[in-house]
Amino acid sequence: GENIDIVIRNLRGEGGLSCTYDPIVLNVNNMELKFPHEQFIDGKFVGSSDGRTFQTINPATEKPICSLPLATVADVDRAVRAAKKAFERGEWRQMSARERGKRLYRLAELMEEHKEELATLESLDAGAVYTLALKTHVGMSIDVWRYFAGWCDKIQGKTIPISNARPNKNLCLTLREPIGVVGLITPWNYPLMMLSWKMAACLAAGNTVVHKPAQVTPLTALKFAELSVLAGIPPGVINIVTGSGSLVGNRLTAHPDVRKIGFTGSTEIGATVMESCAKSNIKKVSLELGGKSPLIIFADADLEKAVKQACGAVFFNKGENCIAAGRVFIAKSIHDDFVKKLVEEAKSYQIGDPLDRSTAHGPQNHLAHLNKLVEYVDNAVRDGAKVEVGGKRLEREGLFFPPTILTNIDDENFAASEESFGPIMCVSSFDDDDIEDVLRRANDTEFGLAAGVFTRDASKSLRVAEALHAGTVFVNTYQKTDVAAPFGGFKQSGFGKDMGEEALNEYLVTKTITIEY
Ligand code: TAP
Repeated sequence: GENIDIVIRNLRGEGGLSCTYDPIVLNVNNMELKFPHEQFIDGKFVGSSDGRTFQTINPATEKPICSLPLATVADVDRAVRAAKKAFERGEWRQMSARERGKRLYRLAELMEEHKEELATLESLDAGAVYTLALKTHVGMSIDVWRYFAGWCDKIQGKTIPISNARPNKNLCLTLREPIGVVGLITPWNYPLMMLSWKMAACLAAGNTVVHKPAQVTPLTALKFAELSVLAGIPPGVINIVTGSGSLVGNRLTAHPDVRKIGFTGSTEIGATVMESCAKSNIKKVSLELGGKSPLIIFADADLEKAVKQACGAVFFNKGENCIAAGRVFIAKSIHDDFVKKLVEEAKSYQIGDPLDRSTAHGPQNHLAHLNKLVEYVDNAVRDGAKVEVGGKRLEREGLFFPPTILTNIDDENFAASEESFGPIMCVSSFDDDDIEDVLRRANDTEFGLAAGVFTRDASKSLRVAEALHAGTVFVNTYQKTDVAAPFGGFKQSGFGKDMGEEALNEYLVTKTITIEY
């Protein structure tokens, strides 16, 4: 592109650490943005084994940002060898847990120092609204690295009173050990945050990693790799391969030297990942998959707040949000009035350039996804839905699809069970007096990622929260996740938690040692 000029530079970190690569330099968002555009293997930025490349596209303009190596099976194998060497013989395993924590903390600090660049990249590559990217995509990523940095020297086993082999005595203790080489595969909706949720816990536990970001959004992972060098994370501990899921992702799940896969993505691909993990070498696996999360609004709710939060629950990050409220159930007695307010609120979202500070709603992530949203609305309408607002691609440059509200979604409608993963609110009504029935309908889904309820009645809210089959339930709020709280689904939304202390379990094995004396 005309404003891309490529130069070789040394970017200096603290303590004399430096990272050399061939950067893309852009003048954008009032800054000079420098970032790597090669994959990261064994501490170096490198091309693919066969020299092939692909382009990543800016969804706000549909123009290419830069080209990147299209990773091959040989590249994955090389990355796994580097991770295995780093795990078995590298400095990483010899260093104390406290030192490991210090380096991860330093990495979080560097991410903080470079947060404007990271957020700008997320905006260019994923269409994330810049102000949101600063706070959420990047802000929560920094938080999760800090949080897990603190766990490194607090991972402890137990001493256990077992029966003695009399006349001798026995001492039994457990060690919590890292698993080895871990493969991480993540989607495109929150590229850096999905990387961070998994990789921070994975590295805090002492593993080494090969990560495959989504092919449509690889850039923040590579900028992150640069920062990891400056933070003193040794070569081979973090490797990032840029390529397709069907080739690179599949090789990772099938690789005999990878011992664990952490996957976030669709339920369909999650099932093939699990199968491949089982068939290759019984890899441990955790899966964060799709969702169709119900949100129930009772007539006694704080309605002003409920309108704002219901829109946020669906339209946050242009609906590209795994816990997006996929179905909104509104009590019949308030339905029509509430829908009117929802429509007003949806229309108030400022749509535009994601780098513009006043924009609230940016472009969808990539073209195939946008096309699916158009088709989704058509299918819902075919099944009887009414479009209250939105529903069509906007006629302007970029991949824009407005906040959309569909009403009249009965239980047989396609939109009652299918995830859209976009800014499409699917509204159904329920009988004010029949809580059992709305709970049955809310739970009548194969997903179980999240759910929400709005009511002023405390005991009703607790009874409903208890009855909803979902890994996270929000009461009188939505979207409020935290790095210290475990997050993950039930049923076909997968298993294995991200975040919170529980996430460490996904990346540790327990060894029992029994001593006789
Ligand atoms: P997927 O198509 O499942 O892709 C996810 C990742 O898997 C991508 O990196 C993809 O690579 C890779 N992949 C594709 N085929 C593979 C294979 N055969 N073996 C190994 N890896 C493979 O999902 P998506 O469309 O990117 O993301 C949307 C889905 O993710 C939604 O269902 C959403 O709900 C879910 N999601 C869930 C959560 C949580 S926390 N539960 C969070 C975010 C998103 P390429 O696409 O690069 O080829």
